[in-house]
Amino acid sequence: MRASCLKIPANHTVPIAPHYCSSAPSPATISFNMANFAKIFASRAQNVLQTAGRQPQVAARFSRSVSSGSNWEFIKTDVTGEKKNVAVITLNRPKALNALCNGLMKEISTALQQFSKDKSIAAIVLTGSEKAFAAGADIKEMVENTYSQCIQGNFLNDWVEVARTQKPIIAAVNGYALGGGCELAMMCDIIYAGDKAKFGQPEIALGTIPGAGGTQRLTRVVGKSKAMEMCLTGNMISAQEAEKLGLASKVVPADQLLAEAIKLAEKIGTHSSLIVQLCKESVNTAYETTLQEGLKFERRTFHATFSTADRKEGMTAFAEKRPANFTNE
Ligand code: CO8
Repeated sequence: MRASCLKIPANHTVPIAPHYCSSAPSPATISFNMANFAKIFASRAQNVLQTAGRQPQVAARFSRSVSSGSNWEFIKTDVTGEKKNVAVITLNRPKALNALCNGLMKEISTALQQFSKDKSIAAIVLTGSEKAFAAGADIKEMVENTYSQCIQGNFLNDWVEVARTQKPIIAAVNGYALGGGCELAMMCDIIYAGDKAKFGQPEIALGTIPGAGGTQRLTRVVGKSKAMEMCLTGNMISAQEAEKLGLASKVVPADQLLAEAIKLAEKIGTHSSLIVQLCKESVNTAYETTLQEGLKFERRTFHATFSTADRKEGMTAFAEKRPANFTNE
């Protein structure tokens, strides 16, 4: 992989705020008190409000640089939807079944950072080919890795961006979503599956274990018994089973998958981006905290919506029987 294949705009900055939604709960998280809660809440609310307030010129600049799509080696990017407010990132290593090499993950991470800054983008769709969403981390690239290289090279670091992204990400999964591919889909917020999709964590057959959430996110979603079965056997499950287990929220014919995912992103895009962001953080908090702490977080976030123009507009529009005109303020 050539590092030079990554063409990051000269004016690119990455003000990604600290986020608390992508890691498993530590004992410290579980026992956090009201003071910690207030700190986390204040920090999250500030992130949301800062993002919402960014300069439109910056957004326009990034929109152009990303939507050109010509700079990528391993992905394609596009901006679509009736209002041109849906970003689509397509994994594009067809010969390797979209195996997730380091360069591909770097490009996904960069594209997500750019779309996050682009105020015109309401939601992001991440997809692959009809044969493979992604057949896992690139085994050939990993084969000679050593333990010390993994530690010193911070192996997997480029993967965290997906779960840290503040805008909603929909994984549109056709074909294989295996190993890191299944983990990548689970880092997204919603999974739509084509009817021939297959999900699995086959790392055990390679003499390793899932390393990007397969033993953690999968267990939270499908429960211990099924996650254990999948991780210990490497067996795949069908799209239909994934939907039954709550891993995928919808199964559609493979050739309609992308259109359905874009339609979903557009529906999300009819709401206030600011409030969507708060709502996403609140749902994610359910995975990070106890019920009581999560309920407190939700309540305070709900209260916080009363400081926004969009909450006032949404309720006023309802009372006046007209569509809301959200300004993301
Ligand atoms: N890595 C590298 N190359 C791959 C991968 C992969 N994960 N999967 C497929 N390929 C390549 C094949 O080597 C082959 O290349 P070539 O044509 O040069 O021989 C090409 O893609 C097509 O593959 P197949 O010929 O095997 O296609 P089939 O249709 O016969 O089979 C399968 C499709 C079943 C998906 C099969 O390719 C397969 O089993 N792939 C491996 C699946 C797997 O084990 N995934 C887990 C990888 S480990 C992992 O993800 C750990 C995650 C840890 C966190 C992230 C760390 C970065």
